Amino acid sequence: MKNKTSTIKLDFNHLRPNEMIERAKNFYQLVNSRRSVRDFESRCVPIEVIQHCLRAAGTAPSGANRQPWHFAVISNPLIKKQIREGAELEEQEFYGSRAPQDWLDALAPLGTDAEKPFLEHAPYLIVIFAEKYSMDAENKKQKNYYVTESVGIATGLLITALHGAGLATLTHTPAPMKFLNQILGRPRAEKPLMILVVGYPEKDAKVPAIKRKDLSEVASFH
Ligand code: IYR
Repeated sequence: MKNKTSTIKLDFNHLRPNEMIERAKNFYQLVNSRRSVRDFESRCVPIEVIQHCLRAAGTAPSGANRQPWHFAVISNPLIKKQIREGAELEEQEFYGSRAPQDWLDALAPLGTDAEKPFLEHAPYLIVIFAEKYSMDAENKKQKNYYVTESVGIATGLLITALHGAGLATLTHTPAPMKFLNQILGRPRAEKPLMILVVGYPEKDAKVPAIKRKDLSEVASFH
C-alpha cells in the first residue's frame, strides 16, 4: 500500500489568447501601481479586508504543502508601541554602527533612517513568521521544507492582495527580529521574516523617484 494520494478533479478555466493577453496586461498595470509607502494615515481599515487578503496569502504553494506560515495581525496601540521601540533600537544600531558604508550608500536614495513612526501610525502591522518546524499529534518535531521560499511566495501574494484591495504597504525588516517572538508570544520554531505595515497612505505622501528594470534587463527567452 504505497499510494496515499487521494485526488479531485482540477477546476481550471481555459481562456482565449486575446483574453489572456488582456488579463495579463491589466494585472501588470495593477501591480505596477504599487509602491512601498512610509507615511500612513491612522484611519481604520475593515478587518474583513485583512482577513480576505490573509486567506489569499494562504493559497501560496509550499514545500510538501506544510503551509509553514503564521501571520500575527496587530492593531493594539500598546503592542504597536512596543514593536516600534524594539525595531528602533535595532535600527539605531544598524544605522549607527552595524551597517557597512556600501549598504548605507545603497539606502541613501530611499531616505530611510532609524526613526520608524509608521510602526505606530498605521492601523495594522502584520508580522510574518516562518515555521521552521511544526509539532505533530505526538508533540514530535516535524521538519518543514523550502520554508523561506514558501513564506516568501505567501508574502508576495499578501502584498498583492492588499494592494488590489486599495491599501498601501511597507515591507519592514529590522534585524535581528527575535524581539517580535517575545512581544507576540510566538514559539521558537517560528522565525520572524518581516513586518508588513498596512494602511492608507497619508494625503500627499511622497515616494522615492525610482524606476523598475525593463523586461529586457530581467528576462531572457531561450
Ligand atoms: N532595515 C532598515 C534598513 C533597510 C534595508 C533595506 I535592504 C531597505 O530596502 C530599506 C531599509 C530600515 O528599515 O530602515
